[in-house]
Amino acid sequence: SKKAFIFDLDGVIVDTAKYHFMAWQKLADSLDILFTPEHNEELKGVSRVRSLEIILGLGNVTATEEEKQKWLTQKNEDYLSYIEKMDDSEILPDVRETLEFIKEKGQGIALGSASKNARPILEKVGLLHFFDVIVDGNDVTNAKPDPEVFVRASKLLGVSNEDAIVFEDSVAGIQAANIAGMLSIGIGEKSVLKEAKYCFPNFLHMDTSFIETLIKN
Ligand code: B16
Ligand code: MG
Repeated sequence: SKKAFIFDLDGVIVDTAKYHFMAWQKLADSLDILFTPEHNEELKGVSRVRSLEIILGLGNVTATEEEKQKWLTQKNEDYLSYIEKMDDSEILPDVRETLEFIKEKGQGIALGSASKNARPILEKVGLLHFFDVIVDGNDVTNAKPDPEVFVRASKLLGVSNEDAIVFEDSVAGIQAANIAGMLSIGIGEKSVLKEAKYCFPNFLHMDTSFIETLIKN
């Protein structure tokens, strides 16, 4: 039967984490909060609102709802100005080739991302046309490790959870896939993504024969 291949965005398709970092650091600086690349690691796969809460927590800063809204808007405006110049050179190694292979095999392709900016990013890097379904931060209420984003994606593709395969770089995302009963494939370090069923440093290390066995099984 047809499979659903669900891709996370940041850390799997493109490295937008560096732009998130620049934008969050600018905000943190203005609030006199020390925010390092190590801190940024903890924001991967985390929603925008939750990210702000974590950063404010680092500086023991309390704020009103109004202030938080203002900062979230500011951060996103800065982020949008950074991603403005993105093009296909920012696609991570072998991602396009992997999407092409899955497409040729007639399988379902979905995006399952926490980002509210997923569509414009896919469009900028020229990958939007590969996706049959896009589920992102605009569509879901529960953040990963809640499986809502992936469950919605497989449902829209008309594929059962058991026939869904998730590519994820975050621990929470791997947990979400596992909770949904989907096959979790970590993209990144095995020592971090311990709970993933399979793990690859990137798509260059994943043979097409591996994808073929996923389709057959
Ligand atoms: P936005 P993913 C996530 O993308 C990022 O990893 C995370 O750092 C970010 O806060 C989140 O999207 C929300 O992004 O501010 O653009 O709505 O890994 O789920 O594709
Ligand atoms: Mg990610």
